[in-house]
Amino acid sequence: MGKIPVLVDEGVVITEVAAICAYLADKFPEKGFAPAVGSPTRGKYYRYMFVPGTTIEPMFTVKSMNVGDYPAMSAGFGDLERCLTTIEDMTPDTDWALGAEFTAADIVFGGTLDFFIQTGSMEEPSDKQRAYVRRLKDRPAYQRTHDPSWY
Ligand SMILES: N[C@@H](CCC(=O)N[C@@H](CS)C(=O)NCC(=O)O)C(=O)O
Repeated sequence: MGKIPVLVDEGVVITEVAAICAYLADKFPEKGFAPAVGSPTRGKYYRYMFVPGTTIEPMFTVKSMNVGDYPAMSAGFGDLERCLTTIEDMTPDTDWALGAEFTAADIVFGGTLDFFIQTGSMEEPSDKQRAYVRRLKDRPAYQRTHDPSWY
């Protein structure tokens, strides 16, 4: 598709942000970026890993194209209002998506919020969303990997 990011590891090509992050989190478990396989928290983690690519990105893509009315049942995200409500509900009040520990869920979900707020697609982020993204931007790892204009 000519898209980035792409990771090639030991000859295996991995595309999709969430797939790359999930793969790396599992490959380096000592970093603590993913909860234990089979734990209930793992289910929550998967939700945060999958919602951005399957639901949030398509919603903002459709929104940016001004397609007008469409049947909400035909779109995986339903309608804009319901999708924005879901994003708000999933945004943590404090700390990180899964609690006190920062995980790959924050890289994928939080990174998606950051992108759509920064690029103006998310026109009216809530105070909670702004504060969560602020916590992400304050991390030294974020600042090592982003242009200074982003933080
Ligand atoms: N489904 C892909 C989407 C990747 C994507 O949208 N990449 C954009 C940059 S954020 C890109 O490569 N744009 C360059 C282009 O289309 O020419 C994923 O989740 O990683």
